Amino acid sequence: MRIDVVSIFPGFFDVLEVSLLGKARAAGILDVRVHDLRDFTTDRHRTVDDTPYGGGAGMVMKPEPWGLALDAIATDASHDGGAEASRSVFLFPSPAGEVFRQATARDLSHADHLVFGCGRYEGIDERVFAHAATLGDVRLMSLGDYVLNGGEVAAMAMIEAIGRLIPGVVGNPESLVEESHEDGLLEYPSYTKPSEWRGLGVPPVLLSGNHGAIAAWRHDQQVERTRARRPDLLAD
Ligand code: JFE
Repeated sequence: MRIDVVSIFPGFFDVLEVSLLGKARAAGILDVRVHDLRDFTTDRHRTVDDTPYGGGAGMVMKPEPWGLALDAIATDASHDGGAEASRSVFLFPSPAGEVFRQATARDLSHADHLVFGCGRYEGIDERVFAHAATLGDVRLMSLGDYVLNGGEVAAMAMIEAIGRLIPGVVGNPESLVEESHEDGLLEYPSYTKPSEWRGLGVPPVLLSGNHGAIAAWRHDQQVERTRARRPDLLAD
């Protein structure tokens, strides 16, 4: 998979080199390229923002640098390799987007080319999304109902959630299906040695060696935790 990121803070993504995804990058499974939006400006001051039409607080990201950046990235990626180029998927983190879920990550992990457009200030001129839609699929994505200062933290979270689903990125594929959200329930509690720590024990069933009883207890814990903490997940 190829992932391009456009941001006015490209250094923010340096941590991808040393994280879980670093190995996948080294193995050639994931090709992540980060671009500085200011490299696509044409004025002496490398301006990326301007005042909003209609008035209001704050600044809005100008469309021109975004247009040049997205054109260059879509064109460049379509000339990669020999195979038939699939449509790029443009992902714009936004508090006004659809909610990014595990199912979204699963869906996007099958794409050949993702482009993350990270806005700042009050967001990006709306026409940029219309232009991106002429180059590929466009999805505005929210991590949840809280406001961040820009798209970078959200893009990083999505890259990690998507990247770890690509075969070869996470060591044990079983650990991917067993965990939270793949079955619509929260995870069961985990324990390791010692069996007693600071006066706290481990649920005896986990020491019993009875694998049927352990599986039943874990499922019961999953349902009970989900009911207590995330009843919305049990609604359907
Ligand atoms: C940007 C900002 C005030 C946006 C109405 C670009 N889940 C999630 N929360 N916040 C974001 C995503 C996010 C994503 C991209 C962003 C926030 N901001 C800040 C401030 C109003 C805004 O939009 C700029």
